[in-house]
Amino acid sequence: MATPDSDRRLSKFLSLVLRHQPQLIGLRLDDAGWANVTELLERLQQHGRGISRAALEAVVAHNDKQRFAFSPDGQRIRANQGHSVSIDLGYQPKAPPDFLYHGTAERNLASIRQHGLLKQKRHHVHLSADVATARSVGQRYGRPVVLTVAAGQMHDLGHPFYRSENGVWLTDSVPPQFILGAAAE
Ligand code: HQG
Repeated sequence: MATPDSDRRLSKFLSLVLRHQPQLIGLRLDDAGWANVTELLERLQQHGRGISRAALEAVVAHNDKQRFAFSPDGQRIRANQGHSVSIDLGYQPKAPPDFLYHGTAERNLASIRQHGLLKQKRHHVHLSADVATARSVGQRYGRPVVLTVAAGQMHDLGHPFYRSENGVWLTDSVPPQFILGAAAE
């Protein structure tokens, strides 16, 4: 039976194969990051992680951050964002609100002040529309600090922004001059 723990483990494993290492279970992603659902279920089965289609649907529907999505016909599945494999999610540029927020660990501050926000292993820098979400993102790495980003100003100056299906704002990088306050928590 599905438990919060088993759902979390499945969600983590799906993130791993749909964002980072599909080859781990011999899965293929197309150029837009989609995997065939039947193939995914078969590969999971072959690798000792067999689950029913209903269990997969439940994890996609209840995932705390809506990390995954089915195609409209239900035949394909992909991660909404966060990939390190090279794929094109087909995001359309979108004007951001004036301010967005980035949560990070205190120890990263000096480097961020110097170099700005860099995308590291991901395809984009991830920004949140609200402080609380940014704080919980920053908490993953240590004592959190929330930085305010002058997104509207960046956009006016030609930096493209995108919004993933699950509401995360994405941009290529944030140069230091657009990083405003840092509020230590
Ligand atoms: C930091 C989760 C030093 C950056 C969350 C972050 C998010 C720098 C880390 C999503 C830096 C990268 C993304 C610089 C950036 N010097 N450190 N110049 N520039 N950093 O995990 O934004 O659970 O790749 O502050 O909810 O923390 O995966 O990015 O601490 O939406 O669905 O480098 O991951 O979603 O870490 O998190 P990450 P992130 P999921």
